[in-house]
Amino acid sequence: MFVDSVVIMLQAGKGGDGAVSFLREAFRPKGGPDGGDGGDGGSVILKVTPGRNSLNDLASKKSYKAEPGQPGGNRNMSGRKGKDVTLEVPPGTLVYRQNSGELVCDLTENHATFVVAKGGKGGRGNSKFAHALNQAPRMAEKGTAGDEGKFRFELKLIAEVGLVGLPNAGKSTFLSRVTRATPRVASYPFTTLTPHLGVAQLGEGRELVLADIPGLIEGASSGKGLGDAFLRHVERTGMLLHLIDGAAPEVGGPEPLEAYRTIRAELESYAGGGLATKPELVALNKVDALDPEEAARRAAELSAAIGKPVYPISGVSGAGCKELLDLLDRERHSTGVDPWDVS
Ligand SMILES: Nc1nc2c(ncn2[C@@H]2O[C@H](COP(=O)(O)OP(=O)(O)OP(=O)(O)O)[C@@H](O)[C@H]2O)c(=O)[nH]1
Ligand SMILES: [Mg+2]
Repeated sequence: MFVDSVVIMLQAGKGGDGAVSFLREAFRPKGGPDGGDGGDGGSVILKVTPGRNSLNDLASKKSYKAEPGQPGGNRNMSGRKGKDVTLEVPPGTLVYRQNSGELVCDLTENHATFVVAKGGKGGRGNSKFAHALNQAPRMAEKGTAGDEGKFRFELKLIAEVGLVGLPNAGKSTFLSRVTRATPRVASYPFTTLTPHLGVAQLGEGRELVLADIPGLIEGASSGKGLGDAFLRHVERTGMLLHLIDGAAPEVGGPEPLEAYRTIRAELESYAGGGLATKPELVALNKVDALDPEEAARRAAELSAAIGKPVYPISGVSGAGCKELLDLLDRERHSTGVDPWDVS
């Protein structure tokens, strides 16, 4: 199970009440007020943790609760502050209030922390209320309630390049060829059921983050196959790498142009918007399975039909992969797209 959307109840701790107390000592029958302050309630804090790719851990519980603050004591003893609860979330997590739909935070920066439900304030004890006219106040403040409610967590993975293509196009094979990611590869459609991230090393410390998105089919935007819910993870990618199985016609699969158009139609009808206008590089994959002339002919034919360059590659032999990564890197710089900057 891959969880990228979940509603969770969060409850910060209530502040501890202030105390009403008077100093009582032998030989000092009329001591002053000495009620201490209540401790602040604990907060629910989110912490962005790199390496996490899903909300699975978070979704293992339906609610999280921080500790209340302890009440104040006598002798001006303050109550202990309630312990915070810290929840780790992946970069790319958005949090909304379930009732109002209000966006609470959009966490993109690694290691950032955010107080999503703030603990209540501790109340002041009666010693704080003493003044010239009332030296023995019998009142103290109550602690205030902590913030609480239902929050909807939504994950939109942050990758620079989103890999799109029909099932079996070779997206996972390509990802495992150019990164250290180890997605499952198999000859049946929908091998990949959840998005995967991989980081390609381009040399000189440069990196490119790629997301392998489960295969789309015609009608995905209306729920066919795995549907298009995973496309939300492409919303934030700077650009798309569209992989097309160049050898599919050999085994009764679609012609490259048909495959291309199917995916473009799904990108265009995706309700999240903006996918169809992202910069896109198109690669004709599996050219190792064709003779080189045929591969070149199919790439040229597709290129002429869609009016943009088509790069012949093979995720299995590695042909063209390095060059393609360099092109993606250059494209990233020319578009000035910085997926880490989502402002
Ligand atoms: N000959 C050849 N076969 C390939 C190449 N890339 C992938 N394949 C094969 O194509 C099949 C599908 O590959 P995957 O990488 O799982 O394809 P995918 O696009 O991730 O598929 P889904 O996850 O199902 O959407 C597997 O049998 C692969 O071995 C390639 O470059 N050349
Ligand atoms: Mg796959």
